[in-house]
Parts: sequence; C-alpha cells; structure tokens
Amino acid sequence: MKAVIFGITGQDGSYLAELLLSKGYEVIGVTRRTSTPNTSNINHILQNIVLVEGDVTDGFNVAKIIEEHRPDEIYNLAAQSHVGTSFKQPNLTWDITAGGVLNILEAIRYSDRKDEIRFYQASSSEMFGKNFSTTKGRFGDIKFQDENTPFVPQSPYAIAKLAAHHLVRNYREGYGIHGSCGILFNHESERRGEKFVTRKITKWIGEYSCWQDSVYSLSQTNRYETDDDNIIINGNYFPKLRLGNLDAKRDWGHAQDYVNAMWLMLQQDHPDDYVIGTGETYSVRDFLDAAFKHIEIDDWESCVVVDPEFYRPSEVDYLLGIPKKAESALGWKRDVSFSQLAERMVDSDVEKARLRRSGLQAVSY
Ligand code: NAP
Ligand code: G4F
Repeated sequence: MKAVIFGITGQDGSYLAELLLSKGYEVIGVTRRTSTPNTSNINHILQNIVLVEGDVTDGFNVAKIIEEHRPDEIYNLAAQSHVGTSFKQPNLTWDITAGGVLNILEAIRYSDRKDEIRFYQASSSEMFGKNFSTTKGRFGDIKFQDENTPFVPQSPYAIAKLAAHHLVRNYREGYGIHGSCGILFNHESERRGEKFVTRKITKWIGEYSCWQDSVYSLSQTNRYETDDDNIIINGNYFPKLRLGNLDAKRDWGHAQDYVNAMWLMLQQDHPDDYVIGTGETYSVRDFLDAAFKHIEIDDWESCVVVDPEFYRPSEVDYLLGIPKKAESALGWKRDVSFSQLAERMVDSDVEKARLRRSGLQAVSY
C-alpha cells in the first residue's frame, strides 16, 4: 500500500508516518520549501520515507504529486492550524485550510484512479464553536459534542475547516469519492507545536526547571521571590509564563492514539465522518495543575501572568467529544490519559531543556 501525507512535518503527520511504516506502507510525505530545516519531527524516519516538495495551495502541484505517486490513500493534515493566528492571518488560513482541500479533492476527481483512492480530511472540534448538546447526568445536565451536534464555528480557522468538511461531504455525495473526515478534539504530544497552550506550558516548565536547579545549586538556597513579570532566585531573573484565557475547557488526548483513528477510517468500505475525543474535559487551569504538580510545584499561580495579548476576539469555551460511533464502528479506543499526557510532555521538555542548556541563561517567551 502507498500513502501520500500532506502535512508530514507536523505533529500528527510524523506519528501517522510512523504508524503507516509499521504497517508496511510506502510513505510519500509532502513538505513545503522552507529557508531553514523543519524536519525535526521526522528526522528519525527520513531514511524510510520519500519526501516531495509541495504546497496544498498550488493545485497543479497537488495534482502532479497524486498523478506521479499513484497513492492508495491520501491523508490531508496540512493546515494553518493555530486558531489564534487565524484571526491575524485569515486570508492565508482560508487559502491553506479550505482552498488546499478543494485542490486535493479536484485532483482526486480528475484522477484516473478516482475510484481506487481513499481520502482522509483532518476536520476539527473547533467547528462546533460555542455549540454543544446536552444529556441528563446524575448530577445535572452534561454538555458534550458528537456527530449530531450542529456546527457554530467561532474563528477564521474553524470556518475554513467547516468549509473543507462540507466540501468532502459534497465530493463524496456528488462524485462518489471515498472521503472521510475525522472530527478530532484537541490532541497533544511531545511533538506538539510550541505555540499551542499545552506545549507552551510544558516547554516553559522544562526551561524553568533546569534554570531553577542550576541557580539553587549555585546559591545553596531554595527560596524564591517574584515581581510582576519575573521569578527571582538569589538575584537571577526568569520571566514568568504568559498565558491568555485559563478557563477554557478542552478534551485533550494524545496524538499517537488519534492517528490510529485516521487509519481505521480509511480501512472502512464506506466513507463517513467520526468524532474522536476522550469523553473528558479539563480547563487550562487543570492542565497547569497536572503539569506543575509533576515538577512538584503546587502554587503555579505565582509563575503565571494572565496577558490579554493571548485572548482571542471570540473564544470556544467548552469541548467534550463523545467518540461512541468511532468506538463501535472502528473499534477505536484511546490509551493515554489526561495526567499521563501532561506528565509525558513535561518529562520530554525537561529532558530537551537539559540538552539545550549549558549555563544559567534564561530564555524569553
Ligand atoms: P501542525 O503540527 O500545525 O501541522 C500542520 C502541517 O501542515 C505541517 O506539516 C505544515 O508544514 C503543513 N502545512 C501548512 N501549510 C501548508 C501548505 N500550504 N502546504 C502544505 N503543507 C502545509 O498540526 P497538527 O496538530 O499535526 O494537526 C494536523 C491537522 O489536524 C491539521 O490540519 C489541524 O488543523 C488538524 N487538527 C488538529 C488537532 C489537534 O489538536 N492537533 C485537532 C483537530 C484537527 P510546515 O511544517 O511547513 O509548517
Ligand atoms: O492550544 P490552543 O491554541 O488550541 P485550540 O485553540 O483549542 O486549537 C487546537 O485544537 C483544535 C481542536 O479543537 C484544532 F483544530 C486546532 O488546530 C488546534 O490544534 O488553545 C487551547 C485553549 C484556548 O481556549 C486558548 O484561548 O487555551 C487557551 N489559551 C490560554 N492561553 C491559550 C493561551 N492558547 C494558546 N495557544 N496560547 C496561550 O498563551
């Protein structure tokens, strides 16, 4: 079997490539030209995959890649995937995240292998926006989202994802394309982009933890004080972690569990859309609790500044995905719990910071 992955350099692309290689696939990864290397997530498998230069906004280029490589499966993970950035660069977000999908669908539609190709589109729980469904629980109403919850997107990113989601449905119904959408809730990992809130937190913890160890060992004291913006130990300053809305709730899983769902969707005879989530929701505060507890800090409030710079013009307050359909139809289940996710990310970032750091120099965020 041969698969083309658009977005192979990202978090999900790298885990998906590993999964497909383990199943004996030939993997073709599409990468954009960059002025400096950005293959850190896939350096360990470069020998086993074929990289081709491409960009989903260039329709001719997309069609040529599909024609030349003749894949059985195409996974589209390419997107401008940062919600906050989508408010600052809405046009770019639209061109990549919606227009890019149209380019791939058109290339499949006109391919002589249209009926052989199976296509996965990375849809998002952000498409639900402010909306949720409710069901009666023992202690009152439970809010959740599933395949029947109507979409009310709240950002240029979510609106572009929803356009792409409907395009896949339209090409499935209109042209018989085997296209499936995974409506994935937030999933994170040791390879998560550094601007997403979980990784921003764990990267800070990694750097801070190493800095703290080195200043404590030099100063023979374990006392610290703070000012508005810094943590101060024995005259050494480390900038506090600056975050936005700490009350937003997300359904957070581990990316390795989620790429398995993508593959399972394409093994079905009939294309369909599936919600992939954990059935649990936690606030950004809860993630801070879990991550800081892992380095034995209880009062993380003294390390964090709430900075309006990181607020969004409109926010998604609550996400909790019910993956019942995927569990019963695909046999999908997740393995990594919320606390394991936070701990794995902290351990990885502490280790990375140790390797990076040689002195007492603080980094800025
Ligand atoms: P990510 O780490 O941001 O990766 C995005 C990938 O898209 C990168 O490889 C990036 O390449 C590539 N890309 C961006 N613009 C492109 C273009 N014009 N042409 C070709 N490739 C382009 O995202 P992720 O977390 O792995 O997520 C994968 C997909 O799932 C995305 O579509 C995201 O929107 C969606 N999604 C993610 C989550 C989540 O919680 N992670 C949840 C739901 C849906 P560069 O390395 O060159 O930038
Ligand atoms: O980590 P985030 O940026 O992820 P967000 O916006 O939920 O989007 C991610 O998940 C989506 C699936 O639901 C994907 F489709 C999308 O591609 C992406 O992977 O923000 C999570 C929450 C938000 O409520 C945000 O306002 O954390 C809040 N937050 C608070 N402080 C922050 C920060 N987010 C970021 N990025 N940076 C902060 O400093």
